[in-house]
Amino acid sequence: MRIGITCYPTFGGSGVVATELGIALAKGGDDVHFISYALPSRLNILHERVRFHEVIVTPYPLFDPYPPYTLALATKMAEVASYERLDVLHVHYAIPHAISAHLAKQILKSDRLKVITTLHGTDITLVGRDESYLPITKFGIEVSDGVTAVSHWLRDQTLNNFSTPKPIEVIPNFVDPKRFHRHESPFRHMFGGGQEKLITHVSNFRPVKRVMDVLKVFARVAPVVPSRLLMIGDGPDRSRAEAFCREQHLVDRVYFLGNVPNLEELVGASDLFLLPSDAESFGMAALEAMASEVPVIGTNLGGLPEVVEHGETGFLHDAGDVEAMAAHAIEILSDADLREWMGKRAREVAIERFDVNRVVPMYRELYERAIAGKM
Ligand code: GMT
Repeated sequence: MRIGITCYPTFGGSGVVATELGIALAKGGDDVHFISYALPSRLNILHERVRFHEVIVTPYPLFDPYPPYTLALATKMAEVASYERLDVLHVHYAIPHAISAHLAKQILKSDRLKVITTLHGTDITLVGRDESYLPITKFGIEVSDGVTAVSHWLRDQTLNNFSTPKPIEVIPNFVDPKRFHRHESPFRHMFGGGQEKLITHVSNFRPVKRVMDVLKVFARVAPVVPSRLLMIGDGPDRSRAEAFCREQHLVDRVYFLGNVPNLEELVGASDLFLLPSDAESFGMAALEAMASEVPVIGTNLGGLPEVVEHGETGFLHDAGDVEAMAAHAIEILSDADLREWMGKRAREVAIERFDVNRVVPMYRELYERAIAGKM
């Protein structure tokens, strides 16, 4: 098949999933064309079946301060779809990608190109619910040939919030267990000399991630279990988090690493992963930790309970319940057998339910149905 993929290229779950999907499809023999305003951050391989097409928004004084990216994207999608004879345009994150894809179809005046939209989370729960975007998000969903959500929870949220009759299929996120696994990484010795426990958090530091709760949990754990905290990623709440560490004299134990290229080595060298978010629609970072044999402590909200099994692959608590999270963190870190058992179970679940080789064929099957007009 010839597949176009559009996503936000920066660090963020939807871009990660879109990129990993494109790479897996290309390795399986499909031609994949990424269409976005910049090279997706995880697109770090050269593959004969992968191409990148940059969307350039031509500046014009009248466009200031709002250059029309949606239109430039639609134009580029139509152009690539036409000369590369795309069968499917798969867009990740509804706004504005589903609208641009719909426009591209209109420009081509053809029903041959099928549009699949994958809903990832805040496109539905935050942005899509905002009154200024709700009607256009609903429209984008309804004009797509196929729509998927990354968890049952997100599908139900979409159906409730948008009152749409559109069928929404659940295709979960996935992980490559060959890439994410336990690492006896040299990095472990950089943080605490290899003697202390390593706790990790990965996110885009947006308010929904509750990074202050990560620090509050760590502030309770560190005096009991000698440990270090790796804060990986970047975003709006990073400054506040760093200031908190300075005030609480945690700077020699908490490392703000920003976005890192070798994520799997750091996650795979960790003993525990923290993801105390408000309503994570799936929790891709938690899944990557699980595949790396790292138990997860998170919240019992959103789609996270569909990924993390409470008491088996980690522990889930109410948002903000840092006391309970810290108590379970101390329990896991103080009991090597429990940590190892949970870690092994986490990897088993990640492979049984979310292996890339199990999930990517679900997308291919969906594309085939869309192309055959059997949606
Ligand atoms: O909202 C974000 O944090 C980023 C967002 C995205 O679209 O980049 O992440 C969402 O999509 C990921 C991939 O499907 C999911 O694993 C995350 O749970 C989801 N984030 C939220 O729902 C907050």
